[in-house]
Amino acid sequence: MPTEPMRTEAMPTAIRHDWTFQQVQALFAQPFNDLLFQAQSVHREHFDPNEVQISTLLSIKTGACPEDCKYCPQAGIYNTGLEKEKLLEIERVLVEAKAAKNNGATRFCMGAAWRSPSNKDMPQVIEMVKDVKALGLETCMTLGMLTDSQAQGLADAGLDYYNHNLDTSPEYYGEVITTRTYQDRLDTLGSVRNAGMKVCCGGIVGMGETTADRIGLLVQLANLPEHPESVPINMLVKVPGTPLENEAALEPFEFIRTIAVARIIMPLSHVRLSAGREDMNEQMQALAFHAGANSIFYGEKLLTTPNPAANKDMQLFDRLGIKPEQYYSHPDQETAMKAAIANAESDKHFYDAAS
Ligand code: SAM
Ligand code: DTB
Ligand code: SF4
Repeated sequence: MPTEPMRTEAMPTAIRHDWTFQQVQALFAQPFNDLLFQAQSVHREHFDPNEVQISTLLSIKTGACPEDCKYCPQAGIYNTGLEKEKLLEIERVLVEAKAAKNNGATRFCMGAAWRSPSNKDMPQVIEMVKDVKALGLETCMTLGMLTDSQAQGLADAGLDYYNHNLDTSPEYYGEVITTRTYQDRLDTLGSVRNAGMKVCCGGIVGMGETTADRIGLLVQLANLPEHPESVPINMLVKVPGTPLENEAALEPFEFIRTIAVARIIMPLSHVRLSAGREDMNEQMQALAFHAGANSIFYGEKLLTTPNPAANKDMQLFDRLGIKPEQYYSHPDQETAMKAAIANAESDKHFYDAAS
C-alpha cells in the first residue's frame, strides 16, 4: 500500500486553500500532544519559535455602535455602562501611539465602533494613518465595512493592515449578529485585499458555539483566496449587559486546540492570542505560544476592556525566553523591554506564582 512521503526540513507544509471540514476536524481530534507537536513543528518551519509580535490597541471612537453583535460592549442597544466618545482628535491618538512605541509595541491598531466609516470621517482617519506611520510604527485599523474606494484611500495613506473578523462559522453567525451578513464581511475582506493591504482576520471563541463551528471558522479563514497575514483568535470577554455575559467558559484545552489548528492550516500567518488573556493564567498563555500563537495585544487596555499590564507581559516573556519580534532590529524596543522588565522586577506584587 502506498504511504505518504515523510515530511522533512526540505519539504515545508504546503500552503493550501482547499481544506475540507473533515480534514480540519481530524486535526482537531488528534491526541493533544500529537496536535501540539504538529503545530510546533509547522511553526518552526517559518518562524522563530521564541519571537512574538506585539501590537497595541486604541479605541479611536467608542460606543453607540448601530450593530447588534451579541458579544460587544460597544453595541448601542446593550446597556453596558460604557462612556461613549466621538472620534478622537489626532493629537490624542499620537500621544497614545508614541506611548505604545516607547513601551516596545511595533504595531498600533486603531478601532472604531462603526458599522462602516462615513465619508465625512475619512480625512481625519487618513491623517491618523499617516501620522502614526510617521512615528515608525506599523499601522492597523478596524472601522467596520469598507467600500472599495474607502479601502483604496486607506491603502494610499499607507495603512499596513486592516482588521475585519469573520467572528464565527457561517452556520453560527446568525445567532450572534443580525445587522450584517457573513457575505458583507467577505466583501470587505475582498476590498481590503484588492486595495493591496494586509489582512487581519479571525474570530471569537467561547460564544456558545460548538467545536464544529470553531472548525467552520478556521476552514473559512484558511480557504480565503489568500491567508490573512494576521489571525486574531479572541476568547470572549464576557461584558455585563451584553447578551453573552453569562456564557459558559470554553474549556481551556479546546482554546489551545483552536490556536494549534489555526497554526497548522495557515502556516505563514501570525496567529494572535487576542482578547481574553485577563482570564488566562500564565501556563495557558505559554501553551498558546507553544501551539503556535506568535502575536499578542500589549498594553493594559484592549478597546474598552482590560488586558494584562505591559510589565506583567514582559516579565512573562522574560521567564519564557520570548523576545518581541523585531527586538534585535529596533534599539528603541530593546531599551523599552529592558525598562519594562526592570519595572516588573521592582513591582513584585504583579508576580503571582499561583496564576
Ligand atoms: N466595529 C468594527 C467591526 O466590528 O468590524 C471594528 C471594531 S470591533 C470591536 C472588532 C472586533 O473585536 C470584533 O469583530 C470582535 O471580533 C472583537 N470583539 C468585540 N467585542 C469582543 C469581546 N467582548 N470579546 C472578544 N472579542 C471581541
Ligand atoms: C480583534 O480581533 N480583537 C480586538 C481587535 N481585533 C480590534 C478587539 C477585542 C475587543 C475586546 C473587547 C473590548 O475591549 O471592547
Ligand atoms: Fe459595532 Fe464592531 Fe461592536 Fe459589532 S463588534 S457592535 S460592529 S463595534
